[in-house]
Amino acid sequence: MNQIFKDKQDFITQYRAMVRANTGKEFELCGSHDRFYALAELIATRARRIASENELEIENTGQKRVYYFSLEFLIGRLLDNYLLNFGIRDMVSDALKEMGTTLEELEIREPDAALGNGGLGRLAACFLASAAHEGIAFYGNGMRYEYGLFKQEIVDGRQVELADNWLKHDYPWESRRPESAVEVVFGGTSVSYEKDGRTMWRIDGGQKILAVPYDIPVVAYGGKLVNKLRVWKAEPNEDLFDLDAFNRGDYAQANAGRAEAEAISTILYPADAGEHGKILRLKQEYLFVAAGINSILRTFRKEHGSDWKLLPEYVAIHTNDTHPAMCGPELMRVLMDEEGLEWDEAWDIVTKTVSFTNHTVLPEALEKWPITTFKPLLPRLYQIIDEIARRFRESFPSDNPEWREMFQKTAILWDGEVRMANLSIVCSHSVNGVAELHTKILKEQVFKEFYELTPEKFNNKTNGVTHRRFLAEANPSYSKLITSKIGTGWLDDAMELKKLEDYVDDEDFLLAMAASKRENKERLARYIKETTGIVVDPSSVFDVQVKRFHAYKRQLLNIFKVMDIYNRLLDDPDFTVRPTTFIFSGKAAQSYYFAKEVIRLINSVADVVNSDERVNDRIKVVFIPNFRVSNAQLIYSAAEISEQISTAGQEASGTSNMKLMMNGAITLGTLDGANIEIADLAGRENVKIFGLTEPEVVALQKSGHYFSWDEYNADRDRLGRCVDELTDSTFSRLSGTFDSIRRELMDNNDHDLVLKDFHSYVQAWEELTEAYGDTLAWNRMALHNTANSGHFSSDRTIREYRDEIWHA
Ligand code: F58
Repeated sequence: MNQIFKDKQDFITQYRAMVRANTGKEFELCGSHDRFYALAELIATRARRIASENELEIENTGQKRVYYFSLEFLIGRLLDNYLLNFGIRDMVSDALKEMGTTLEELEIREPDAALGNGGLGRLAACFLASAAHEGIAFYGNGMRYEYGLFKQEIVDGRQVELADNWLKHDYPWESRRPESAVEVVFGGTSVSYEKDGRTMWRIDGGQKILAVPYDIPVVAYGGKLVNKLRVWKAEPNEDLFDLDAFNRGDYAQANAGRAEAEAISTILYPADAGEHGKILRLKQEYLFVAAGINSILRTFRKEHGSDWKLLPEYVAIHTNDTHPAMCGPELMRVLMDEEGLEWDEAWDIVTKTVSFTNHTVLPEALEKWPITTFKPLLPRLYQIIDEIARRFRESFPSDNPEWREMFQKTAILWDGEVRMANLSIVCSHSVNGVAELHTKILKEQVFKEFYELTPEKFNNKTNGVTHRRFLAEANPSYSKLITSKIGTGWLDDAMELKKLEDYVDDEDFLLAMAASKRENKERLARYIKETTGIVVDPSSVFDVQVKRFHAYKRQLLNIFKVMDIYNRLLDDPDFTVRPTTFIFSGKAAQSYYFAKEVIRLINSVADVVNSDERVNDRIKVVFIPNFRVSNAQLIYSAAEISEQISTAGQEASGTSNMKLMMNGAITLGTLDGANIEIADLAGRENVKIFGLTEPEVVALQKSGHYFSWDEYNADRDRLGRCVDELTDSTFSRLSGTFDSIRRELMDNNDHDLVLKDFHSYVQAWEELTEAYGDTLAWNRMALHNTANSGHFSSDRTIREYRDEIWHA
């Protein structure tokens, strides 16, 4: 451990001094807001100092640097994490109590930085933590959005989006680095000129934007290493300010240029409907790529000079999904246009440096840009992409009998569009999926043609999550129990959790697990009461589905199960269920109507069920608003059933499945994404699997023989009734009926096979909750899950990236 304070007294003295310096007041006279900022400042100063020591060391040892380009880093709150990693959490918590406050009181003052949508953004944040732990010189490169992901409120059951003004007060962990700002050019004209007998290119004119970096320290567990997340803010160059207009009193006009520049980093993922939103997103993508590449090369030049051939030896650039796909072309541009390299030399360097992760098989999520948008905005980059595409076509094996098909599928420019996934693959030496099944689908379906051409590029890196945040921090009581048996080694090496297998027959331990879960459920019940007003019973089963709302994730299937149980409880006197609280949480994209209707349905069912005294002692339904990293930690630790019910083949990996497994929740899931690996590791007897498998889904859809009306007609009493209840008055009280959901199921033939999997799902749920009756057996299952979850630590994932992709 890196002791950043001598002892508690030393901490208190320094903390008091910081409060005084920051506010001019004594600690006792400050509110929790000031107290939080001073505490954060104190910790951040230490972190920055260690970071600069690390920098020197990396420079001196010539360690390879890994740059992780991601438009999203869903980091959440950092204070607790820093304290844990510096090994001072308990000490600080004690000290604060002595000083008359609590850590919890201060922690909630920290903005929950939501610079990401969901799994992809959170994965990037987990990688920051794990790379630091593994001693990798790892730098996140992203965007500093002024507004993070919207705040979700529920009004009459509907999702309402509010701006997330997370920077309203200062952000204590960041430091602005104006001296490292980079000028980025949009538009203009690409013009050629002759230099030393060679044709060179430059951009004339265009809009010049300043990208200003902010650095956020990333502290490794143990506190010895501190890496950096660098996020970019777009700012105007002075010349965008129109002094004449200002003097005329036309302030809007005076600031128009400024506003246009700043818009680039104003908001995470602006809705991409309409040309306006599109251009902004593309500008974000280019800005953080161009600024990031520039700052990488600056550091390289300082340390190694201009021998660019050495770049792949000292630098790895990883692109998180296709959003940073311009890394390859931009690196080509700089190496050729600014450093004077020839195409072949530059291309060799680029393809040895850049690697790429895909996170989705959904065709609509594979980014494409109309050339008519792309080319005027980035004329020189477009030229380079055009040349990459041309050379790639030329290299095509035209003796291949299926070359036409291949040609079309692998084209970078096609049908008036730039295909970012294909561009990413061609520019990278490694392409990976995020779970075994997902990688298999990439190889055999989504990128089949690329796989045939370059099989050596493709590999799998099953996702992971940081167990220090999602188990140690999120679940203090369970962590304490674990540590009491196997020591603290598991914090460093999650595989040590395996030692818990020794306790599967230890009744005292199993009962202590149950008690810890109960404590967490009570904590969550209090939070639910505070945020929704709903009172839930902590002795009921906590059945949890928390994730983004999407049709393929099938929250609809889950709520159909609840509707069915409700109907049967009312109608069938012999039907009983184990008392259960069904907990949902998650956001739907602002423009995703279907997903938002499913949220409304869940809230409408909750409204009816929770106020129906006939069933109240057995089932309750809760939708927790505004799912984010901070409340996720409360939810995971209290969960007993982990709902992972996507249509097989659709969820690339999933990561809440891993977080829930660590916390001892039992997976109720399809054989999809990482669920398969979870089932293999925990043991089939310690999870509950149902539904069609991926090959069955593919076969069924290919056959053309799936008809949702057949499912409806085969079970009018239960399934058909649920469908009908979408459009009758059963759940319409809150805000009307659900015609569009019914249309999706019946007129559009139920694309996600909700009706098809319904019976096997409900049956699996009934069997699983039946098993809950045996406390010892249930907790034994839970223990097998925690004990085998070490594989899903992102420490393991990051080591695989390091050894097999980055060679760092
Ligand atoms: C998720 N993708 C996958 N995308 O859905 C999930 O299976 C996987 O576990 C996770 O990545 C990490 O690999 C995801 O979160 C997004 O959030 C997109 C970001 C860009 C806008 C559209 C959503």
